[in-house]
Amino acid sequence: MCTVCGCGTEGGHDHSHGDLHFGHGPAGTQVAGMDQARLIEIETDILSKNDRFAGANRQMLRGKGVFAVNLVSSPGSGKTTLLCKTIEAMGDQPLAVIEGDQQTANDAERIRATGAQAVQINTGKGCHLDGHMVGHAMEKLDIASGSVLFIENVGNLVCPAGFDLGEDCKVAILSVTEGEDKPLKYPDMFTAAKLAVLNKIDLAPHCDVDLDLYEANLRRVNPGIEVLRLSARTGEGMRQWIEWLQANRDRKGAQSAERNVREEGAL
Ligand SMILES: Nc1nc2c(ncn2[C@@H]2O[C@H](COP(=O)(O)OP(=O)(O)O)[C@@H](O)[C@H]2O)c(=O)[nH]1
Ligand SMILES: [Mg+2]
Repeated sequence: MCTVCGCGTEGGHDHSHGDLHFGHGPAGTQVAGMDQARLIEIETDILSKNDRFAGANRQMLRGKGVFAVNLVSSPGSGKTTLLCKTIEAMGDQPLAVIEGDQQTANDAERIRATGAQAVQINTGKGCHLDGHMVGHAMEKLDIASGSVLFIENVGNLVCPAGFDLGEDCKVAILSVTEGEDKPLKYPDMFTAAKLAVLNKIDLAPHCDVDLDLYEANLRRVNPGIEVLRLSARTGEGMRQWIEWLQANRDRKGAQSAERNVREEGAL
């Protein structure tokens, strides 16, 4: 069970309007037989351990000027497909991929088939990647200076929102088939994301989906979120996505270089 995100939790009552709401209280979740103070203590302990690992990852990535993206979404929104197309579009620009799934090495194999290096993490019963897992995966990769590191998180719109991996930003991948209300139902994920990629727009004419409402709902939960409409299948929107990645990678590279010079000067 993931105590931090509250999956598998039970208990707690709120009978207002006949609905049940287990997110009340300072911990934002309920576990039968456990009070809010104890829950917060457990959450704080788990997250502070995670933050130490994530901090070490971030320091290593900063030293090399690597731009790291944590791709978060529900299963099947098109993360691996988008990654394969991204690798193709980036040509010989340096990059590496960490793949997270509960089971199988299927996605890492799909990535390796493009010629890119990839490491698979299987989380077993775990519902998200954490900083410790990602640190070990990073050791297995040859991560070049100034490259992009893609981390495909476990398909889950809840738990990965709470875990820092040392990345520069989270990018939420949504597909038009999921429905416009998902940002409102799973706000934590979209609050944590810098960019939302609205994927599978080739399917929009076949679904009763209002793309403007989808975007408006994203901005209701996160007014600062950037949004890109894209189809990994047809390639529409790919140019904007690649430009977004390159601009952020170059900015990170410049900031890291400046910082490295400052730190060397201070020695
Ligand atoms: N029509 C359409 N299908 C897509 C698109 N992107 C991904 N898919 C399909 O969606 C399914 C799930 O994709 P996958 O990349 O495995 O999703 P992941 O679980 O998020 O990694 C596959 O059948 C893909 O071919 C897209 O832009 N348009
Ligand atoms: Mg995948």
